[in-house]
Amino acid sequence: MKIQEIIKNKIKNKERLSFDEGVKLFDFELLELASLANDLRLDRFGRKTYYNVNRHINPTNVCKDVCQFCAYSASRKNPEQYTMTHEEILETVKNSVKNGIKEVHIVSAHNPNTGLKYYLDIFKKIHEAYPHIHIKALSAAEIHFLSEQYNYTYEQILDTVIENGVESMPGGGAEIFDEKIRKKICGGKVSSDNWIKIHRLWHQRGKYSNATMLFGHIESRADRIDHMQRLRDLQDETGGFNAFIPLVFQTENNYLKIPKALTAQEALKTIAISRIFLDNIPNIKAYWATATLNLALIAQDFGANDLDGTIEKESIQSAAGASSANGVQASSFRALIKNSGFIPIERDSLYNEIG
Ligand code: V47
Repeated sequence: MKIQEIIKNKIKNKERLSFDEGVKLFDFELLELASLANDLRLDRFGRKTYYNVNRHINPTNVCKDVCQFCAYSASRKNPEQYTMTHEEILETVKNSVKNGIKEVHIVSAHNPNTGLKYYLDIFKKIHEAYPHIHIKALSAAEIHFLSEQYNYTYEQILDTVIENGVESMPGGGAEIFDEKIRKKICGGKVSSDNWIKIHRLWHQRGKYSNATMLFGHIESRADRIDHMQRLRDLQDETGGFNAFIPLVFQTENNYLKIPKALTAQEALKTIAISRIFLDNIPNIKAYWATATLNLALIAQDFGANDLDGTIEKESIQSAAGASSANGVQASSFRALIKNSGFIPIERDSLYNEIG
């Protein structure tokens, strides 16, 4: 039997694919991959597509690290430094609560000047003022930064952020786990092993997190599968990942100088492959801020069952060229999902269905 037939049969029988088989998936025809990924999606979710009503807040762009792909952090490409006061953050949350948000997603650059209390007090104040709002905050890269900067163990930082009201961990900072590529694109930040370790510790505390993968820069297809395999291994151990989020690299205003953005075809292939290869992570999120809304809607036919949320304001990807600065109205989100032939389901941050 031809290797593609063997792989196809394995997928249909829900058998786990090896690393080599994962890499071979990239040689499949796009629509064949779509159909295989879509069958898996239909099995689990039918035609439901999840979204949430959320607000992204990025309290500061001052960063001690220099990641080659980043257009958001100040002091290099972006000279406009800012650090929001707690009053400004609370005012933002207040306005968003009026708009019906259920979640705040708070991630920042690695600002060495604020002190740990600055971060902890943000969460505490939001939690006290709005106990019903789910706080998803601090990527593993930030946990690593805070631990090094203020000389605490990962465990101590994680325990104190939980005490201050953080409920789940966003998936940022994973980038690409392959150490050679990682050294080139973000040498100074959390290592791959430590990213995994922090999520393991978080899951061991009974908490959930997401996992991202930044792709479409200098990584190879095999690097993407390696990245997914490391996540799949941790998920076997802990079961703590809610969602996998492949982030399409945005090419503007950064040091990587990638001449051409990834093709839509390659982005869709990667999304479909993540649905197939990551047999133990339930939700595949087509994050519209990097995929574009149009491609995210199409990705629903390529295994994605979640489109993230309304966001309201987005600073990281839009700094690098994405058209996501202003978010989307919940009603438009629902209409777009419906008009593309799927059933919009609002979810909470832990993937319970709201309506
Ligand atoms: O880790 C930075 C990425 C991430 C660029 O957990 C870029 O629900 C594309 O993690 N092109 C932060 N991406 C965003 C993030 C996230 C987003 C949405 C939902 C969740 C979740 C998490 O942004 C970073 C980095 O990989 N990023 N620069 C760029 N030029």
